[in-house]
Amino acid sequence: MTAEPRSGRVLSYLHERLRRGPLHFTLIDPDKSPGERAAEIAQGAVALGSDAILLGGSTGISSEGMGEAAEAVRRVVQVPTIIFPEGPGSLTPKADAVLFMSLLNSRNLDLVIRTHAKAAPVVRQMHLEPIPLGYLVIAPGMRVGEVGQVDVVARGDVGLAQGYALAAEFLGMRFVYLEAGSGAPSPVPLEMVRAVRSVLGIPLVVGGGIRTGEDARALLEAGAQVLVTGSVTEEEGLGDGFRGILGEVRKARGD
Ligand code: 1GP
Repeated sequence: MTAEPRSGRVLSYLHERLRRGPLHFTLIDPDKSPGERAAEIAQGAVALGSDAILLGGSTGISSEGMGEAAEAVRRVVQVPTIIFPEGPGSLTPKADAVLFMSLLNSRNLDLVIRTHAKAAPVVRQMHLEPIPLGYLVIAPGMRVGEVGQVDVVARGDVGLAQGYALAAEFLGMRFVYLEAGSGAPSPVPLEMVRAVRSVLGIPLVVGGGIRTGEDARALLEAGAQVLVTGSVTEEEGLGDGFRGILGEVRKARGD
């Protein structure tokens, strides 16, 4: 293991771009879209204005599968390729960075901090840049709510969401991610996004159930600074839904 400090290149890139306005991350599941298919989605998404590619999102992605997708994606896009991890087993040195995320409202301490103690040396050894992030699952939570053994935050409990988000900031995390769950019937409530943004001093990421330009516009107006979408491209490719979402992000940053 080397003790060299991380360069922070991806974090600097994200902060730099956030100065211009909101961002969009495209989440690709290498299990559903392996290798070249992942690269094809990434290339199309970046051409439409997406700012980073997240790889992850289902259970049991191997380091090899992740590595193959990361390699293919990095061949065709310049934006960072970031692992959205499910555990140390899905890490690969072929990506640029990893969301080093604590699942704040899990009942399972492994997902809050214990797995991180095992993963951290691996992250260092792989020369992956860790992006410290507080991950908060809001109802309905979908699969991550179940697998993550989460006490989901009720959709009306904006005070609890504010408390968790502020705690993440005070603990030194660099982003807070409000997650309704992949494939959620509707995104995180606007009122909650507004309330969290009103108290938070670090960038607010919102994901889960974003399918249309209208969803995106409403969340951006409520204060979301990074939108994450996955299912819309897995299901419809780079169709109207995805184009509408990216159109709203570009409009909000004046592109
Ligand atoms: C899931 O927030 C992401 O972790 C994306 O959700 O698949 O619903 O876009 P969707």
